[in-house]
Amino acid sequence: MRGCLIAALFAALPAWAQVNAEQPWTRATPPGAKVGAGFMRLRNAGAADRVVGASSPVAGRVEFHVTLREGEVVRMREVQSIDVPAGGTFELKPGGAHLMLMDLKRTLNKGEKVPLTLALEKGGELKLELDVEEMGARRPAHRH
Ligand SMILES: [Cu+2]
Repeated sequence: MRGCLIAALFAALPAWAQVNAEQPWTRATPPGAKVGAGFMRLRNAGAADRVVGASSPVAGRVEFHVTLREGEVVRMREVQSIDVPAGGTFELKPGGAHLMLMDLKRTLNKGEKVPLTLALEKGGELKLELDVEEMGARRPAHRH
């Protein structure tokens, strides 16, 4: 009976709950660091959506940044939203688009998990946890 009830609840989930974050991660920070970066692959099983906001208890605010290369110069620029195409993915990764954790309230330590909430234009809130990898990591650790 209980199983049936749970199945019914899942069946009633709105069709918009379609965007998921795969392998969300960030990097450990040195003491006193004020910024960190967040990465993940956003996968959208439904209609086109857009990430329009992000927040984390460890940061004063969270921005979306893209990386621009102008010759030898690499700079980051803030953007207001991130599009996640219908049935597609959008990758936040080192050297590319990323989340910027601004005004860090504390040190991020390797091995812990940092809560983060993404606000989707259509899909409501997506709550996730960033795995904290070692300082300078270029990719998330493999976990089996
Ligand atoms: Cu940045």
